[in-house]
Amino acid sequence: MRFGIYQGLLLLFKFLQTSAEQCTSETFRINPDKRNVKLRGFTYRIFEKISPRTCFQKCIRRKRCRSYNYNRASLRCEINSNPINVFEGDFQVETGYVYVEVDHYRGDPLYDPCVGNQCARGEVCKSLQNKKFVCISEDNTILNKEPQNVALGKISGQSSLNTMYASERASENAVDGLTNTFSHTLLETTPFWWVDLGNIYNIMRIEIINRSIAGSRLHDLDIAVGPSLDDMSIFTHFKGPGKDGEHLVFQGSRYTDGRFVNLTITNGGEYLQLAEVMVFAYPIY
Ligand SMILES: *[C@@H]1O[C@H](CO)[C@@H](O)[C@H](O)[C@H]1NC(C)=O
Ligand SMILES: CC(=O)N[C@H]1CO[C@H](CO)[C@@H](O)[C@@H]1O
Repeated sequence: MRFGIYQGLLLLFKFLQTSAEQCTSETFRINPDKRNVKLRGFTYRIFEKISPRTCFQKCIRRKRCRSYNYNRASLRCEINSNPINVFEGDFQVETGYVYVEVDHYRGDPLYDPCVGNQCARGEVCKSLQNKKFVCISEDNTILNKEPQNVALGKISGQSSLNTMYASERASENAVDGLTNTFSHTLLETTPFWWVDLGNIYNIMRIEIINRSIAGSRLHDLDIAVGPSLDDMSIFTHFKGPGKDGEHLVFQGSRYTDGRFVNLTITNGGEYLQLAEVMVFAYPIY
């Protein structure tokens, strides 16, 4: 009996221990070093309308960057190239800003996407598959160029496929760059279509080109975006109905960090058919 209780407690302890470990290993949390101040005089680059996570990434991927100022209201990210020692007098009171030092996160795989990289000062580390990296000159990462369609040719899927037409109506037809091909599900209550962009991107807008026939089938559409399929949130909702061949443009209202895009008709039975889905985004480096 006593043995049983002991075993039970041990199991409970082990369970709590594993949940705590899982929790710490999966939570990406940055604690600001200072609040409502910004470091003055060392900012060498500014990024507008990006998320706190992206701002952190902008800094850690650059060896030159030691800290950043981030404004939670205006979503402005200022990355700093400061000496190791900064003084109280280097800070300026400015409500809404947080100041974060980044050096101590380097080398921790939870935070550092480029552990062990050999990039030089003046270069940005971009992580590839198989734990490989490339170092890109910072000059080639100027942000003001237009965001690119990063959905083109990426891996996609859909809730069902009308096998009568087989590959002719496959999910890939919505990311093949052609508007005369289309994806097409079966008649379902909540048909969905998704694409994996392969990396987390800073998504600026999503465009859909409707099929040229039966365009009104596009309605009550949830467009969800997220860094993983179990962490999705609504980017926008399209009530519809769409028109034949219509070109729909959905602008993000804030920043959106996303790798997966999932389109769901929430109010079927309906067919989900898409001539093309374009996701315009900036890479996060
Ligand atoms: C897309 O969203 C729908 C509705 O929330 C969900 O049922 C479906 O599993 C999602 N697709 C994927 C690939 O996660
Ligand atoms: C397949 C399809 O729907 N194609 C049309 C999509 O919309 C564009 C622009 O309206 C048309 O040019 C395509 O023919």
